[in-house]
Amino acid sequence: MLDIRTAPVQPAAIHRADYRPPDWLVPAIALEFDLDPARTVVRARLEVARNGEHDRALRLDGEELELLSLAVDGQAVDPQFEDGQLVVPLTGASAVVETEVAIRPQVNTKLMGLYASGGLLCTQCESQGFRRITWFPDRPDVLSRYRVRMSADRQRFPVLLSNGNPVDGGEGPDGTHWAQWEDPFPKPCYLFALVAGELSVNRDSFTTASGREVELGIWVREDDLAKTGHAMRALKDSMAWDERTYGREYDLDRFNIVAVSDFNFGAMENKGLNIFNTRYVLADRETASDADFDAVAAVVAHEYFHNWSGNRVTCRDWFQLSLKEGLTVFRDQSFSEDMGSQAVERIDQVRTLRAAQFPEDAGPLAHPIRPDSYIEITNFYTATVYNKGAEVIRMLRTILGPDDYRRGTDLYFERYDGQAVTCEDFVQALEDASGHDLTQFRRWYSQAGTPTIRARLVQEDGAAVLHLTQSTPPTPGQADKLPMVVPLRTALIGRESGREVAGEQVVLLTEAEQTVRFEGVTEPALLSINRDFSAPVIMQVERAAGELEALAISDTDSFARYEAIQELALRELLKGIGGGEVQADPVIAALRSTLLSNALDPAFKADALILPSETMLAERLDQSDPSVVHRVRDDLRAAIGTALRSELEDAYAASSRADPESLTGEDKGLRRLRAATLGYLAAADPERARALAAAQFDAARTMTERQSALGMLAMVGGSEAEAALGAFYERFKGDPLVIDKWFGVQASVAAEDTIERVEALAAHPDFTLANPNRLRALAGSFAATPFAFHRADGRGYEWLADVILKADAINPQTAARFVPPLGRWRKVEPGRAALMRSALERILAAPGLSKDVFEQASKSLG
Ligand code: 0A1
Ligand code: ZN
Repeated sequence: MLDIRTAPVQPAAIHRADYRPPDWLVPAIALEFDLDPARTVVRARLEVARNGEHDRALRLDGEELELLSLAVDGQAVDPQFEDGQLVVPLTGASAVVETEVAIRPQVNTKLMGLYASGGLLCTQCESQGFRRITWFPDRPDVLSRYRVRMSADRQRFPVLLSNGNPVDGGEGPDGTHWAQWEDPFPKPCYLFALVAGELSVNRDSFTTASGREVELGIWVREDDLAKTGHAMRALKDSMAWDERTYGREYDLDRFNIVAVSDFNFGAMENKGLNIFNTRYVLADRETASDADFDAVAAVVAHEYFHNWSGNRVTCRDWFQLSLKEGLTVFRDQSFSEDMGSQAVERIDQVRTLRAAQFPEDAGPLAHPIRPDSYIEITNFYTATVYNKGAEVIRMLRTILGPDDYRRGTDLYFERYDGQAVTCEDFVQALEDASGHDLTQFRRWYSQAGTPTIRARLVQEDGAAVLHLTQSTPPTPGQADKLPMVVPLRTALIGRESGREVAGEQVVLLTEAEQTVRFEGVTEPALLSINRDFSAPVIMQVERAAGELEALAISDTDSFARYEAIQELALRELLKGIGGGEVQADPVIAALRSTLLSNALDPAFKADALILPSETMLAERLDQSDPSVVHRVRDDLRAAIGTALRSELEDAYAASSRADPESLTGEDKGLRRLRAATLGYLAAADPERARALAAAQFDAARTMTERQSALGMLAMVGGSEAEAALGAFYERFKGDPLVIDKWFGVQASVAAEDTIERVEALAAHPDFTLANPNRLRALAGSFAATPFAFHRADGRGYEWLADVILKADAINPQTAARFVPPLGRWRKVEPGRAALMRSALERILAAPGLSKDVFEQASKSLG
C-alpha cells in the first residue's frame, strides 16, 4: 500500500475559465537588494490597494524564500501561510506591506529568480520567477511602478543595472557601492530584472522619430566585446523598423542588453534591460555561422519589439501568452523578411513550423494557441504558441489587408496601452478598426490541430472551378472540430504560356466544402495554391500528371515553386516508404533546372535542394519505421547526387566565390548552396565528399564553411573526421558557444552508432547538465536526429530518459523540454513505440519528479 505521506501528489491543473481579477493591486514597489551570491537579502515595500468590494486577505506568492520579517503599515506582524502563500489580512482600502527575505543565488540551479552565471548575478522572472525573489502577487495583471536599490561589493560587482533609468548611486560601507534605478512605466513583475557583475559595454545611441535620444548599451564579458557589433546594428535596425512599420517608438532614455551564459531560453524582454543567452548576442566571423548571425538579429529584434507587444500592452494571464508571443514572432519575421530575402525567409519559417509545430499539433501535447489549462506554464512556451501564433497574426493581416491591419494594431496599442489584456481584446481591436467580422476566425485561438485542405481544379466551359474541403483532426480534449477560416492565396498559371491566367487572389475558405469559380480561363491551367504559405495547413491537391513538374519550374510565386519541388519529392518518398518504387527522374529534372537557372538566387537553390525532412515524412504517415524513412530518403539523395554530379560539382565550385567578409543575401546564399551541394556529393560518393570536405575544412574562412565541412566529415567518418574534430576542439576550446557546436555536430550524425558517441560525450569533462546550452547541444541535437535517436534497441530512448531524470533534479524547466521527442511514439512502428512508452513510464515512476516533467511525461503517455 502506498504510504500517504510519500504518495506522489498529482500536481493540479489551472484553468483559463477560472480567471478572476486580482483582489489586491500593487501600484508601487520599492526593492532593496544586498547582493551576495551566497546569501542576498531582499527588502520589499509594497503599496497595496484593495481592488473592488471584498473582504479577502492579501495573498502573496513565494518560493524558496527565507522570511526574515513582515510588517504592515510599519507594525511587525506574525506571518500566516496557506498553500504556500503568505496571507496578510488587511482592513483598509490600502496599506504598506514590508517584507525582508534571504535568498541563495549561488545554489539556484533552476535559473529562475535571482541566480549566478559566470560570476554575474542576474534574474529571470517570466513566468513565475519573481516569487523566488520576494513575496508578491506573481501574476501579469498586477502592474507596479518599480524603484530598485542594489548594493554589492564594488570589486566583484562594479556594474549594477536594473529596469528604467539610473537615478542615484554612491559608496557604501566595507567596500560596497550602490545604485538606484527607477522605471516610470508600470509593469508586471515578470518584466523585472537586475544584473550585477563585471561587464564591459558597447555603447551607441539612437534618435527616435520624435527626437528622443536613447543611450544603447550591450553588456558582455570584456573578452566578448568585439563580438557585439552585429547585435548593435540589429538593435538600431529594429528600432527604426518598428517606427516605420508599426509607428512604435522607444520610450525610455536607456536600452540595455546583457549577455549571460546560463539561460533557460533564448532571451528575455525585461523592460529597458533585456537579458540574453550569449548565443543570441555574440557573433563574429571566426566563431559564428551565417545562421548564428541571422538568429542574433532575429532575437534582438524580437526582444526589442516586445517593448510594445508585451510590455506596454501585456497579458492578463498566462493563457494569453500568444497575445504577446505570436504577435512578436510575426513582427520579428516581418523584420527579417524586410531586411533579407522575403522568399528565403518564408521558406525557413515554414520549415521551422513543419519541423517543430506540426508534430506538436499532431501529438499528445497538442494545444490551441490559447491553451485552456496547464499544470506548469513554462511547458507552454511552445512552437504552437509562438510560431503557429505568428501564422495566425499573418492570416489576419492577409484577410484585412496591410492598411486595415495597421489601423487595427494602432487601435490595439492605443486602446490598451498600460494594460494587461487578452487575445480577444486584440481581435476585437482589429475588428473595430477594420469593420471585418472575425467571429469565425476566432476558432484559430480555440481549436488545436493542423487543418488538412483538399483541393481539386476542374476546367469546363471557359471557367476553372476549384473544389475545396477542409477538416481538422481530433486532438486531446477536442474530439470534434468546426470549419476554420483559411485564407488561401491562389493563382492559375497557364500550362503552355507559363503566365498567370487568373492573377493571385485570396480565396477565403470558411465552409467544410466550398467551390470557387474562375471565369474566362480557357487555357489548361496549373493550380498554384497556398502561395507564400498563406495558411498553416496541410494541402493535399489532386494533381494532373505532370502538373507538379511544371509548377516546379514555372510557378510565379517563389514559395509555391519551392513547395512544388517539395511535393514532388514527398510524393516519391512516401511511395518508397510504403514499399513502392521511387521515380527519381521527375525530382532530378526539377532540381536540375533549379540548379541551372540564371534567374534564381543561390539561397533559393539551396533551399530547393533540401528534401522533406525525415520528421516531416514521418508526420505524413500514421506509423513508420524510422530506419526505412531514413533509407528511402538517403537512396533518393544518392540518386540525385549521382545523376546531377556535374551540375552539383559546378555549383559547389562556383559557390567558393562567396565573400567571407560579407553577410549579404547573395554571399550567405552561396555558402548555403555550398553546404547543400556538398551534402549531395557525399550521398553519391562518400570518398569524393570526404576529400572535398577535408579541403573545405582546412581552407575555411568562415564558421559557416568550417561547421558544414565538419558536419559532413563527421557524417562520413574516418580518420579525417577524427582529425578535424580534434583540430576544431583545440582551436575553440575556450569558447563555450563554439564547443556547443562541437557537441552538436557529433550528436547530429544520422548513424546507428551515434548513441555510443553521445554516451561518451556525456562523460567528456566539458559536458555539464547545469548549462542549458550545453545540454541542448548534446541531448537536443541527438533527439532531433531521428535515425540515430530511434535505434531499434531503444538505447537512445533510455539515454534520453536518464538525462531527463538527472537534469530534472537541477533544472526542471529545461529537463521538461526533452520529453516531447519520446511522446511521438504513436507515429512509430510498434516495437520502438513500446520502448518509447517504457522510457516514459520509467520517468513517471521516478520519485520527486518536478511538475514540469510530470506534465509532459504523463500527457505524452496519453
Ligand atoms: N519571453 C521570452 C521567452 C522566455 C520565456 C521564459 C524564460 O525563462 C524561463 C525566458 C525567456 C521571449 O519570448 O523571448
Ligand atoms: Zn517573445
